[in-house]
Amino acid sequence: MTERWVEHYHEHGYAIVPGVFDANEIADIAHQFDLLYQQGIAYGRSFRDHNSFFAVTDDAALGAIVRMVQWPSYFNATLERIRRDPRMLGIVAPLIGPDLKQIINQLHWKPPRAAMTEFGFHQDSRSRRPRDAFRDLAASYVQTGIAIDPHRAENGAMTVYPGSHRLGEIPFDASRRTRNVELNDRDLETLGLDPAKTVTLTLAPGDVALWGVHTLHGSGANTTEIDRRFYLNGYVIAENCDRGEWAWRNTTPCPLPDEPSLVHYEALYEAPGPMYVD
Ligand SMILES: O=C(O)CCC(=O)C(=O)O
Repeated sequence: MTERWVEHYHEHGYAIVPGVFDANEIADIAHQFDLLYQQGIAYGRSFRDHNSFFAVTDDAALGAIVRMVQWPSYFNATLERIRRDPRMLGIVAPLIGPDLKQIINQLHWKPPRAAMTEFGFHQDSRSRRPRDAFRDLAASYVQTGIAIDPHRAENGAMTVYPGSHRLGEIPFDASRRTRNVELNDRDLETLGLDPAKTVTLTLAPGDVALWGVHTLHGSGANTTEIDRRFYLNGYVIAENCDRGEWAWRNTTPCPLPDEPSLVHYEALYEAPGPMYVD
């Protein structure tokens, strides 16, 4: 089993590990998503406290919606435990070893009937900044996503371009945003890639998807009446990264420290919050 998805990841730049978390665990995680969603709605605007960030946007029809929470694990025990769960280590260690830091800890929602919840095609490498803090990026970093809801094309599933991990860093327009941008085949055609080769990931709750830093991916619209919640954790070989929080030191899980470390929020020390962010 291990060999099958490790091989698949190396060959195609992504893989799916089925049935990692059971129904009770997913129900608990889903409950934490719901509590955090309510917390974001109560803020009514985007809100930051150190590395923790609630991205709240205004939807014309629905009013305030929560699109994403970054680093909820500093204050949510369930999510904190899952980020360093031995099963997550079992998935990523065959690819990047047992000494790992974490640079992404993120919840995504696609609320039904929200006008725009898509992610345009992109490579995660564009967000791994400052670049000199990330060494040997292509071989050192793995992103994972735990499906909380049935994850299908109709509710905005992740779509990947198999084999794109071998293309290196694609020279996208640097000003191009990723979040709240349409998943558009034209972006692939512009790059000389064939949209017919994309694969939409179908996941059951509790399945884990993983992809690489150069794997082209995005996700479409939610046209259903259910949400599409996705718990993302991104890991990196510790010695190849100056940023992030420890996840495992030689397989030993590391709880998050009281004092957050520098990850992606550059003003962590000068402007830690708590504060609303426009
Ligand atoms: O939640 C999603 O569908 C997309 C996630 C993604 O593309 C990313 O985090 O890079």
